[in-house]
Amino acid sequence: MIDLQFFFRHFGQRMAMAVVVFLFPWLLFAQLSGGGEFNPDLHTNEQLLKRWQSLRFGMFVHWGPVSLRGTEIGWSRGTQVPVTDYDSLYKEFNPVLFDAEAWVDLAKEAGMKYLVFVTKHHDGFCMWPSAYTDYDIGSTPFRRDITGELAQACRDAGIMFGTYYSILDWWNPLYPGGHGNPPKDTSRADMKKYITYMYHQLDELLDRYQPEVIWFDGQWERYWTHEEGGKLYAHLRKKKDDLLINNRVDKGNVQGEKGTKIYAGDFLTPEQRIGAYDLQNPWESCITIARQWAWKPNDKVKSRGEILRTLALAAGGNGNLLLNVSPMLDGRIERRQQQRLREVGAWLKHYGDAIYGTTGGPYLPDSVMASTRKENKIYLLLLQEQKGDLALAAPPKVKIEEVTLMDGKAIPWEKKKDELHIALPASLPDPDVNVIVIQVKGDVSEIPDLRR
Ligand code: H79
Repeated sequence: MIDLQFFFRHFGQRMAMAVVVFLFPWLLFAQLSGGGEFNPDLHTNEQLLKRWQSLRFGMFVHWGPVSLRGTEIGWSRGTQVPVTDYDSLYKEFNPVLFDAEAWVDLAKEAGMKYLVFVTKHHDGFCMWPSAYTDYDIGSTPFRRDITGELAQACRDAGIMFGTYYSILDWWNPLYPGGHGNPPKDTSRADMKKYITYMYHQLDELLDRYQPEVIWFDGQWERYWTHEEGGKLYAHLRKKKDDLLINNRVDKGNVQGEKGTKIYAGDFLTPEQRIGAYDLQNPWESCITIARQWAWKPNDKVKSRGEILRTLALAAGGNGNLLLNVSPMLDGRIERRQQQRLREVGAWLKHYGDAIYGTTGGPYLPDSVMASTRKENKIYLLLLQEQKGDLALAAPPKVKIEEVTLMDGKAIPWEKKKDELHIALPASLPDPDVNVIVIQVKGDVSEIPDLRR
């Protein structure tokens, strides 16, 4: 951290204030640098980052023995589900209908290009057979290596694979933090030993499954420090360079809206909301398809429109969307979630050019419209029903060649001074999100941010 006292002592108060005022916005808005202040020489793998950003849409999967109860993973331990009951659920966990290929096929049908699997949530249960604990899938009646089967199915299908790992662990007696009642017995707590356990497990995950993303969580408890975050980032990055590590490895803003060079991490992670438009800092919104992260019977599944608008707004803000699905206790993904995913996939089949491989903007996203761009095209993603004259700020210094629907059908347009007027047809083809393509001469990447 910057030592403010040092400035105050040596430069006097006024000078120090000037330095702080000058530096403050830079600190807040600086780009994530990978290793953070403790590892200034370690950088995000830019090539992998670019590839991951171009994928735009991934599947998050929260699942485990807790799905036998239908309550929230981690959080229901010691609240809705008594601790001893929760910690014994694994003895009954036998998801005989689990089929890794079926999940990955579904992700593909949904137009998702990567998958992040929860290998250890706050409840400490490990979804792979770990050599460092028996509280794992190997001790269930099912026994199969679910993480391994999924990693393989992803590899076979060309889907990027990632693993989620919670730093906090309410089950492990070595970890000092607990949740719910009765309070954790901390007589054996030893954070140093717990960190060793974590390193062993993370090495195991990397060596065995070769994930390209490690998605940390649970970093906010006081037992995890900024120093340890930097160390862990360095350890993982040195071990495997083709790896993206989310910002929750360190102690930056949990909701992760702002990039700073102080904290380690390769991308920001706004949770259950869409990230802010940001061309500097890579980000990914993680959002549930229903209300709960883990499966809940009759949970309210979001509508096609809500999911498509979320995806459009994420891409429009230059971010990714990691949409969470929650498999059932028998291993299947419920029909309602399947159906929703297939609807999204069908939309993407037609409109995917406006999402994959694009950059956000130049129009700043709002509730009416998001925009993306690629090569010589600007895509306007209309989030509400619209007809008649669509008036926009004309992109400066570029020559517009034509305006069309996604299928190439021309739409009349006119440029009047600084405004572009597009004459929308009386009805647009999609009930939720429509795309208008503005084709220009030359490249669209340098167009400055525009308000509609
Ligand atoms: O894995 C997912 C969540 O389980 C995890 N992060 C995502 C990716 C997460 N852990 N903590 N949080 C999110 C913040 C949680 C807040 C709440 Fe609650 C949990 C609100 C309601 C349940 C705890 C219990 C706080 C209030 C009640």
